Amino acid sequence: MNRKFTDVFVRYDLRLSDLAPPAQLLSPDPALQEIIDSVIKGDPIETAALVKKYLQTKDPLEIIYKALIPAMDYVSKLWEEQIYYLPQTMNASDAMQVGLELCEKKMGKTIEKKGLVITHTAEGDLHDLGQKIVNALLRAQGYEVLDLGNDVPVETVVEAVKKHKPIMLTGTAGLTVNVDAFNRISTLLSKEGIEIPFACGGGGGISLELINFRLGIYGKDAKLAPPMAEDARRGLGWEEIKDKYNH
Ligand code: B12
Repeated sequence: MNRKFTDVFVRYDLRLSDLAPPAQLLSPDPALQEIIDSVIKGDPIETAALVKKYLQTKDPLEIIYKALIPAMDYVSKLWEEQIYYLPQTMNASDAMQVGLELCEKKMGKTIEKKGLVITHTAEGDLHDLGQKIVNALLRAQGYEVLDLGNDVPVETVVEAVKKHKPIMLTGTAGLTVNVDAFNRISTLLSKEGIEIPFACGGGGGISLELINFRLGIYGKDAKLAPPMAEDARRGLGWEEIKDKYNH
C-alpha cells in the first residue's frame, strides 16, 4: 500500500507530459536555477523544499526577485504562447505562491506589491478558471491579489472594494445572464463615487457587446489583466482604459 499521501495527489499526466518545455536557463546561479526549474515544472512541494534549503544561506529578496518572479514571468510567456495550458499555469502559480510565502515569513513582512487588485467570479456563476489565470498572471507581475472566489454576491464585492480600495476590480463569468451582476456592481460603485476600472471577461456567454456599462472594460484574454492593472497604476481612468481595450 502507498502510505505516502503526497503521491496520491500527484498529476502523473502532467509529470510525464512531453508538453513541459526544456529547462530554461534564467539564472547563472545553480541554486536559483533549481528553484526556477521547480516553479516552471509547477511542483509546490519541491519549490518549498528548495526555498527552505536556500533560505539558510540566501537573502529572501534574492530568491523572490532572481528566482520566483523570473520563473513565473517565463510561465506567463508559455501561457501567452499557448505552450502551457491551465493546469501547468496554475501549478506554477501555486509553486510561486508557496515560495513567496516562505520568503515573506523569513523576512517577517510582505514584499512591496505594485498595487491591489480584487478579483471575483460573478454572483450565480461557477466558471472561475479564467479568474484563476488572471490571479496567477497578476501575481506573476507583482500585484497583490485578493481573490473573493466564485458566486460572489454583488454586495460582497462592493463592500470589499470599499474596504480594501484596490486599483482595479476584475469580474469573470461564463453565463450571459450573469453580466447583470457586473452591471449592478458598476451602478453601486458609481453611486458611492468609486470610479475604479472594472475589467470583465469570460468565455462562451460573455462578449465585448455585453460589457457596455459604466466602469466596465472588456478583457478578452487573461494576459490583458496585467497591462490593464499597469494602466490603472499609472493613473489612467476607467474611460481611457476602456477606450484602449473595448474594441
Ligand atoms: C468548464 C465549463 C463549466 C464548468 C465550470 C468549472 C469551473 N470551475 O470553472 C461547470 C461544469 C461547473 C459548468 C457549469 C455550467 N455551465 Co459551463 N462551461 C464550461 C466551458 C466548457 C468552459 C469554460 C472555461 O472554463 N474555459 C476555460 C477558461 C480558462 O476560459 P474563460 O473562463 O473563458 O477565461 C478566459 C477569458 O474569458 C479571459 N478572462 C476571463 N475572466 C477574465 C477577467 C479579466 C479581467 C480578463 C482581462 C480576462 C478574463 O481569460 C481567460 C483565458 O485567457 C464553457 C464553454 C466556453 N466556450 O466557454 C461552458 C459554458 C460557459 N457553460 C455554459 C452553461 C450553460 C453551464 C451550465 C448552466 C450548464 C448546466 N445546465 O448546468 C452550468 C452553470 C453553472 C454555474 N452556475 O455557473 C454555457 C453558457 C451559455 C451562456 N451563453 O450563458 C457555455 C458557454 C457552454 C455552451 N456553449 O453552452 N460549466
